[in-house]
Amino acid sequence: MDVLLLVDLQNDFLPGGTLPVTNGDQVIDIANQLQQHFDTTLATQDWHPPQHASFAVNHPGHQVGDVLDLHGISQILWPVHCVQQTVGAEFAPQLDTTGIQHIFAKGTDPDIDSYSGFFDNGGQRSTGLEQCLRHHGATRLFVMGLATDYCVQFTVLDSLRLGFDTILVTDGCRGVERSAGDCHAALTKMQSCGTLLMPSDRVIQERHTAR
Ligand code: VGL
Ligand code: ZN
Repeated sequence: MDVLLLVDLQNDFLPGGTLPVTNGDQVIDIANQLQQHFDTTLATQDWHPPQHASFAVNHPGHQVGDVLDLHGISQILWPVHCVQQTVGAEFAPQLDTTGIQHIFAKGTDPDIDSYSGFFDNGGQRSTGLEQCLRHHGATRLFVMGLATDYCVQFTVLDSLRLGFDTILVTDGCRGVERSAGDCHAALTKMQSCGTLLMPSDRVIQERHTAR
């Protein structure tokens, strides 16, 4: 059984947001199209309290881009983004959300970040996404969204570890690219761990043969 997962298609990750991903807006149409071809679409939503430990402003003397050790976990400091109940945390207005069956909030614990849609960065607290996929009898997870080198990558790697056949929709992702080559490295890593890389037009063909 196939499930489509939309990762963090939120205003703050789009051009004009506080943590903009270059051309992030270009994937919204792809998300809208793909949903038409899936019976089950799920989404993740970065959903931070204002005092979140990943925000540079919450660490006086530090700046965006600094890397800290937070309780033994390496943490990049980000601009304030996706604060709960703010416009920046809302899904892109152009995104068709009518078909999204469940939304999994992540990064809600002020003390730890959560790039993966499944677990926090310590691998401890679950968002409920795994349980939902098991409940739906999911075997293949198709993943797209923002950002390739952070939340998409961590979500895909956890999905593989949990035993789901995992397909990355290549044209449905864009990355932060803090350093040149980060997105390419993320794609290579995901592929070497067993992810199938597939453009959206092939995903649609695949869904027609699967049905
Ligand atoms: C993300 C950095 C911080 C993402 C979320 O969605 O990729 N990146 N929070
Ligand atoms: Zn975040």
